Formats: sequence, C-alpha cells, structure tokens
Amino acid sequence: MIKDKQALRDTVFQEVENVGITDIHTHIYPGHFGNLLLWGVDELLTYHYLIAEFFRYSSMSYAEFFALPKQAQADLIWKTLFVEHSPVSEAQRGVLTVLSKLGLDVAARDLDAYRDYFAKMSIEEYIDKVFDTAGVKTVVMTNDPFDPAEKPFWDTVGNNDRRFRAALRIDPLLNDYPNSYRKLQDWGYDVSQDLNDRSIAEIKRFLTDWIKKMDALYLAVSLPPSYTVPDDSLRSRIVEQCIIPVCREQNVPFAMMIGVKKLVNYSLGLAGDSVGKADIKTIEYLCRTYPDNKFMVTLLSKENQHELAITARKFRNLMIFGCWWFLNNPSIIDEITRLRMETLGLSFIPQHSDARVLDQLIYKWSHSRKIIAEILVDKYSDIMDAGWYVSEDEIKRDVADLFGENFWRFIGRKNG
Ligand code: RAT
Ligand code: ZN
Repeated sequence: MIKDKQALRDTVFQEVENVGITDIHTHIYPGHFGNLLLWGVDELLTYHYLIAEFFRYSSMSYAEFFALPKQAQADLIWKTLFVEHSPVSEAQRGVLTVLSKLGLDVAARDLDAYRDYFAKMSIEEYIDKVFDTAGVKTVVMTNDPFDPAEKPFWDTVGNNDRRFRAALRIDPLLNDYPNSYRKLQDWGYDVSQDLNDRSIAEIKRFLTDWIKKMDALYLAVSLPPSYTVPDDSLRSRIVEQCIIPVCREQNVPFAMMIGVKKLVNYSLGLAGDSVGKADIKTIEYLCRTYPDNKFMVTLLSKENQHELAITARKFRNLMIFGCWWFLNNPSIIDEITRLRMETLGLSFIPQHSDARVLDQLIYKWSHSRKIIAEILVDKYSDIMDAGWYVSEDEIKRDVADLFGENFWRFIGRKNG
C-alpha cells in the first residue's frame, strides 16, 4: 500500500504515462487508406480549429483563403497565429507540443526545417512513431460509407491493421434521409423516401451489412441540439425502428454525439460549426425504453455536463465519454473530469482525442494525461486522508480502466 503522498503522486503519474491508450473516437485511418489519413506539419497547421482562430486576426476573405494551396494556407496560419501573436490557445499550443515531442527545435521557429523532417518520413514509419510517442495502442476511426472517398476502401481492400478499429458513422442517414435514401438505392437497397415497412427492413439490412463489413465496434452519429426521440420526424423513426433493433441484434452500442449547430458560418466550412445545448430527456427516454441496448454519449455543450453525469448514474446502459471538440480545453477537461469522477467514480471514459491529423494523437493525449493524472492524485489523496491506502496494482487497474478497459468492457469485447 502507498502511504506517502509524494510516492502516490509519482506512481499515478508513472502509470498514466505508461498506460497503452484506446482512443475511442478519432478521424485517422491506416496508411493504406491513402489521402484519407492526414499527417505532417502543413496538416497540423491547417486543422480547422486553427483556421477558425486564424480568422480572429485576419481580414482576408474566406474565399481567398480557401482558394490557396494547403502549404500557402499553412504559411499564413503560421505567420498569423505563431509569429505575429503568441500561440497560447489549446490548438495552437498543440502544434508546439507535437513538434517538441518529435524532437524538433521549437525555439528555432523554423517552419521549413519542420517540413524537411516530415518530407523524409514514410507514412508507415511515421504511424509507428506517432503511436509510440503518444502511447496509443488502438484508435477507433470514424468510418462513413456515405463518403465517396472512403467507401471504395471498404468495398475492396478493407482494413486488417488492428491498431485501427472501425466505427460505422451514419450522419447522412439520420440527418439527411430525403437525400441519402437515393444512395442506398444505388447500392441495391430497396428504400423509398417515405420510410415504409420495406424501407425500414432495408435500412436495417444496410446497417447490418456495414457493421459486419467493417467489424464496427459501435455505430455513431453527430446530432444537432434539437435532436429529439421520440417525435414524428424521419430521424426519430429511423432511430427507434432501425438503429435500436440492429444495435441490439448485433450487440453494438449506439454512440450519440449531440450539440452541433452545423455551419452557423457556412463560409468557414468545417470550421463553421458551433454549439447548442441538447435535451437530456432524449437520452433518458432511450436508456429507459431500451434497457437491452447500449448507448455511448458525449455532449458538446458545457452546460449539459452535470445532467449527463447524473443521467449516467441512473442508467447502466449509458457510457459517457470524452471532452468533445470545444470542450477539449485544459480548464474544461479538468472541470468535467472532476465532476464525472465525483459523480460516477471510475465508471466513465474520460477522454478521446478526436484527432483529425495523425500527429495530433501526440498532443491531445499528452495534455489530457497530465490533467487526468492530477485529478487522480487529488482523489486518491482525499481517500488517503480518511485512512484508505491504494496499492500500485490498484492504481494500475484504475488507470487501465479509464484509458481503455471501460470501453472494451462496455462494448463486450477484449482489448485489442
Ligand atoms: O472535432 C472535430 O474535428 C469536429 O469537426 C468533428 O469531427 C466532430 O468531432 C465529429 O466527429 O463530428
Ligand atoms: Zn469527431
């Protein structure tokens, strides 16, 4: 048993540093998915979080910026966000953490030297290096059969790199059925616009086929703040009549990421989405009405976090996860993770990276590990004050749960 607070701190930090992470939500892909996998300094600099921040300072027209080649966009972002102002935002700092952990000289501020470093790397070598540096063992991708750039990979080579696991992402089906049903028709599913009984059966067949084809660990969707089930919308009917039964039959969770206001500034493209508060009643309804289904939920609005944690106390078929997107700032991660731990013990998934660029695994996890380790130290220290001592093995177990095992156990699969 550890009875000394400094030893406690050292052990927690060591275990958190060494744990092999399962990152349950990313946007990265194995090397053989070609251009779908973004990596390197120009991709880091043109991350949509940084594009939004660039326009805080620049008066350039959106059209002019987006017409530039990637490297010219990266040059502008570097100059504006890093040279002309100090890079203190979380996404800005992230670039510096990545360069530094790769062993590059951040103090030199030499963008060309960073470019040279990446130019000499092969992608396979670099994937190994990033996973190793980030301490990530497995990532779950975002796999969208409605994406014409991605679908062909699944129709042909598929994926057998076990570091990358699939999640079937179905935003167009739920958020844009009046258009996406035509794609299902093209792929041989007998669906119609009015969602009759035949369409419901065919959508179920489509979902089942793709869960199997990808070996998807869960089915996922991003949803607006107004998302409501039950109601008489097509979306609500597809959830209850197609997704719920298929997820139960296939024993995969339904992951809902709720709170995105799409394109509040459409000129900004991917950087133009914003946030709104979700209605917790929908989650309560789904968890209560379908106790044999599993739900994974992350909410984008900070204002939703307390009621979400409380809802997880009420429903064991609900796993809450991550500090998503606009919540992925140190002060907010700290606050939300403390709230969750004080409410749920260790029975949640504190973080995912949402990495869109491979290299981001490095900074997102390095920053989050530190915050989560600090919180664990505080919590163990509080119970130590009451006379409860944890052992090194217990710390190892708890850390493994938070950074991976909780997910694998919830989905009913073995880690790896
Ligand atoms: O965090 C992001 O990069 C967002 O643009 C989205 O990708 C979001 O995470 C999502 O999965 O929809
Ligand atoms: Zn995402």
